[in-house]
Formats: sequence, structure tokens, C-alpha cells
Amino acid sequence: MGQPEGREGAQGQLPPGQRLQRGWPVTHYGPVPRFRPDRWEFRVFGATADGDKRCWTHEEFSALPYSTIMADLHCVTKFSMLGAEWGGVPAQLFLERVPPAPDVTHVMVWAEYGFSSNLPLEDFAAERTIFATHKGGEPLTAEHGFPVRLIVPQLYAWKGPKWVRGVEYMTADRRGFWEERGYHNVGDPWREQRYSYQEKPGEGPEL
Ligand SMILES: Nc1nc2c(c(=O)[nH]1)N[C@H]1C(S)=C(S)[C@@H](COP(=O)(O)O)O[C@H]1N2
Ligand SMILES: [Mo]
Repeated sequence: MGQPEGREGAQGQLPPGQRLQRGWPVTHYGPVPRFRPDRWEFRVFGATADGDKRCWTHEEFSALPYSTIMADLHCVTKFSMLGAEWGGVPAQLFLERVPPAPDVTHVMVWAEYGFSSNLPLEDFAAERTIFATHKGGEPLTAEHGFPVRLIVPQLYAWKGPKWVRGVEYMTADRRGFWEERGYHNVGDPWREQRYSYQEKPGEGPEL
């Protein structure tokens, strides 16, 4: 094995500074939200090509085309879970159904309680980026993000909110929840981009 390439980094391997975790720990800030199907909707909004936002009820979301990917999960606190199968709706599907305006460069993925994480459009549009509803063929449990969480295989796991409620298309970068609180704006585990003090000029908006 040569050097990890970064971004698309070696699947099934440990990025630098990570250790293998057996089992699947629960890691997040704040309480686990209660799922209320009647009040739940998934929104795509912000700088859409036609200026309109689009919403899916839980029933509509559940009827979207389902596919699976393999992806590892790397927490910035240094544990990694390797070789999980995630099922759900590829992020690309939303870009097709709700095209972004031509000047969109980033997205903000929003979750319950105002949790958010920002991503370059390129990472959001990556082939394996998926709004996961299942892991290993089983629906997600509440603490792992039921009904929907985002998985961005090539970035640290905080870039994938659990309990996702929507996506905002943005024409400039803006920091999400952890990116405002000391974590790296990019968050590539293969380059060990853990903390915002490591950011080089151009890697994130002013703090
Ligand atoms: N809504 C929300 N999503 C979140 C977080 C959070 O604090 N809130 N933490 C992230 C972090 S730091 C990690 S490591 C993963 C952990 O996912 P898990 O609990 O399913 O292992 O969820 C991510 N998604
Ligand atoms: Mo994490």
C-alpha cells in the first residue's frame, strides 16, 4: 500500500492517528431527538436553480430510490469503524431533482436542534455521499440518526449529521456547528485535518 491519496482515501484502512473500534459507539452533542413523522419534512432550499425550495414528507422520502454503499466512519476523537454498508438515498439524487444555481459552491446540511455541517459541493456530489436510512440492512436506531443521517465517506464523521432535516445550497462557504467550534473546515481524515488551527489560508471562512 502506498501513501493514502487524500479525499478518496483508502477504504477499509485506518487514516493516520485513528484506531479501530469494535462495535459502534454513539457520539453526538445534545439529546437524541424524538421522531414525529407528522411534523417531519426533508427540505432542499437556498440557492436552487429556480429559486424554489422543495420538501419531502417522511412517506415521500421513504419512497425515493434506495441504494447501498460501503463506507468507513472516522471520528475525530480517533476511533474508526471500518466496513459498514449504508443504505439510503444518494445525495446526487437531490442535486438532480433540485438543481443548484450555477454559482453554488457549498452546502449546509441541517439537522434537528439546529445542528449543521458545511461541505463543498464537490464532496456533497461525490458518488458515495448518501442520506442513510439503514446500516447493514437494518433501519438506523434513534441514537444513530433515525430516520436519516448523512454519510460522507471521505471526511471525518462530524461532517455527516444525524437526524438530518435538510440541505441549504450556498453561494459561499459558511461554517457549520463543529466548524465554528474548533474543528477543521475541510476535515479530510487522510490529511489529519482535525482542528481549525491547522487550516491554511483558503481552507475556511474567517473565524
Ligand atoms: N446531529 C448531529 N449529528 C452528528 C453529531 C452531532 O453532534 N449531532 N456528531 C457527529 C460525530 S462527531 C460523529 S463521530 C458521528 C457519530 O455517529 P454515531 O453516533 O452513529 O457513531 O455523528 C456525527 N453526527
Ligand atoms: Mo466524531
